[in-house]
Amino acid sequence: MAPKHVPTNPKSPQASEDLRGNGDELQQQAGGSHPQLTTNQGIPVADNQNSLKAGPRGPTLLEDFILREKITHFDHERIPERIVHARGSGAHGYFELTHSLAGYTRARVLTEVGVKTPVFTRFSTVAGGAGSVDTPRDVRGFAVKFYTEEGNWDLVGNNIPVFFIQDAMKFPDLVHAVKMEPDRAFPQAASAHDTFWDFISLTPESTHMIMWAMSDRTLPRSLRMIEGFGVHSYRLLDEAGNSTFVKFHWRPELGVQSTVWDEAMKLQAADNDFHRRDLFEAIAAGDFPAWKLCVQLFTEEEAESFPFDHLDPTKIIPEDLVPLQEIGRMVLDRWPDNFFQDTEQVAFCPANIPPGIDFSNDPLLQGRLFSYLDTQLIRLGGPNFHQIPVNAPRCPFANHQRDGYMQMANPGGRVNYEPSSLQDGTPRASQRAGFPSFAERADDAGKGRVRPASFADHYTQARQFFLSLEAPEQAHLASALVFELSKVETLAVRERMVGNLRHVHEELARRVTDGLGLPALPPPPEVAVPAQDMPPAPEVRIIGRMKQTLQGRCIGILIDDGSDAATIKAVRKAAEKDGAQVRIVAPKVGGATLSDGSHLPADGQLAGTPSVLFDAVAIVLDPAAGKQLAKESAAVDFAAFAWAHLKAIAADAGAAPLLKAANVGKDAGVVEAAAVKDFIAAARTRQWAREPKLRTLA
Ligand code: HDE
Repeated sequence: MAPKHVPTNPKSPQASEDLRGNGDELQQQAGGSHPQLTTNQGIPVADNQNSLKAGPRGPTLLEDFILREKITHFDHERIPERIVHARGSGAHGYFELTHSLAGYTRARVLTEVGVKTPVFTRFSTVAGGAGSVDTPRDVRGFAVKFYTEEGNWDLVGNNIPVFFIQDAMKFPDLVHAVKMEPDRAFPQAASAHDTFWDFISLTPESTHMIMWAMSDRTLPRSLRMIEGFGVHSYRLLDEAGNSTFVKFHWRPELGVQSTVWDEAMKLQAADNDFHRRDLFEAIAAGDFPAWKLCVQLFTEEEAESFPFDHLDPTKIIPEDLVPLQEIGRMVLDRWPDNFFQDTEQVAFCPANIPPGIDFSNDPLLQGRLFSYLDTQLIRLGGPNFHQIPVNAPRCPFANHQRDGYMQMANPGGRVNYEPSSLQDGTPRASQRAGFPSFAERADDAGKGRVRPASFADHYTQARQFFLSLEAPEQAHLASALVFELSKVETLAVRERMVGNLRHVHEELARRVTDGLGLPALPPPPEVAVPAQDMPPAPEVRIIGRMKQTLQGRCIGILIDDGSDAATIKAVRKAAEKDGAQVRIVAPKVGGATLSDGSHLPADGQLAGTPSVLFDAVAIVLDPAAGKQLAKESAAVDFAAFAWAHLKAIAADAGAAPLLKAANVGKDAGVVEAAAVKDFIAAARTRQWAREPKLRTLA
């Protein structure tokens, strides 16, 4: 029963007057059944609107333990955000193995086909703070916690298969350089500034990663459409302790798709939470995102024959060298009940691996094995963060660790040490079941702060990446470099960076030089190992990898009073049949009265629902409304940006004045609204051929 409001002093003549603004009455009218509100000590609360005062207009009393508890808790509601990957969205789901790796590993999660292992997966941007936008140009984190029967396995990867640096020693420098500049505290969530490019231009090992970072990979359309990569080589160990190297890859079932840069920038204004909302809505609608888990397996001997060192995290293993094998499927089917509880408090750590998986000597991985546990100690406030439900293993776990901040476990008994003899049932290590490490021979070369000579080639794979892209992707990459370096105020940094690019490809360097308006190609620095030509690696492209359906995509239909009901119905039906969500946009959120007299409510008001939110748009208007909207800037932008972002546009005759006002041209992607089939076919892809007509690319 809802608590009844009890005024502090019901007899006071001012009391009833001072109760105005008390939400209790309104809440009671709102109805529903609700449990008793209590303090954290379980004391029932009588009034959650007014603090305890000495008289209706008097000072607040220190005695008000209810107010103090509420405010104190609120004051402590924020925990330190992650120093990197602060902005993220996560979901629960499961992983199901479809092909056993028995013979390579003893890890049951990779050998027991059909077993559903629960997972929690968190996607993130890297540079921005927790409150920053979802769509900056940035790498996306792709971290999966598998709650296996043999302990937690955290595969903490990114949506790009390589990294900026080769040694953990450089990570704080990289992150300091990309984050907001320390004196001015901007720019937020952006690499387009001096300190980042200063560092990068002096760090040639970052060149391959820079190719990926400046490509459309860092502008994902949806978190459901990104690939994931474990990046480092790991080892699989069989029962006898034999080792096979492995690289892990996630492949999205919806295909890989990105936005274009101008669209990504406008998305930052249209919806700060574009990716989070997309993931939330898809899961709520039962459209569960899914990925295939694939592996590349190779032996030590094979690794020795590669023309690069697989322990160097700036290198991919091209798929023509080691093909991908699909072994399982991850489905995300449950949004957390509470964002903070799971997504904020989840603590990933690459050192969490079950018996049968082991680390390689990749020096970046080796540093990560230390960093993640260390960061949780400050972020989550102590050594017991593994007891938070999202972090706790789902298999039994026991040891002699005790006490510490926020200890929640209640281990009984006298014995919290080993060896011991006083008590039965205390945990003991086991050679047979316990975690084995690969008995690798330690390098006998002696200690030293060294980089192996095999890590010295920084350009071959950067060139291979650039040359493997389709022409529009190459132009986007070159234009991204021009955009970013144009934001760099220090000329010497711009020039140094372009000098570096000459080692990737002269053509790329020339295009960036032109785009920046530099008088001449800057000189290339001396390098230890110049780029070699390699066969193209088609797997790095995005174009052509969109799925040939509208599954996972969203179509916006702009309507107004008098819009043709049959056309709207036909477009909606065809789009939904192809798997798309359909959203109605109208000048008023209440909707519009259609040609047949029916009323169609809108999902979004035009001013707040621009076309950047959709993969393709249909504009269905009565001629009078078409004329009127041609004078409405939000409507003009709706059509103009759909055109500029290479999207399919279906329009009827009434929409013609609007299309004209928006300078929408003619091409295969602009179709009659009645030609529903053509519209669906055009909506399945982007109109790449349109781009040179409307934008100067580098
Ligand atoms: Fe991380 N990284 N990282 N990282 N990383 C963190 O751990 C670090 C690296 C990645 O959704 C931090 O819990 C070092 C590569 C993801 O919660 C921190 C180095 C890759 C996430 C940390 C790297 C990643 C993190 C910050 C170089 C791809 C987000 C908060 C040696 C393979 C996980 C935290 C989540 C988070 C350290 C490099 C992926 C500080 C020292 C390479 C997806 O511990």
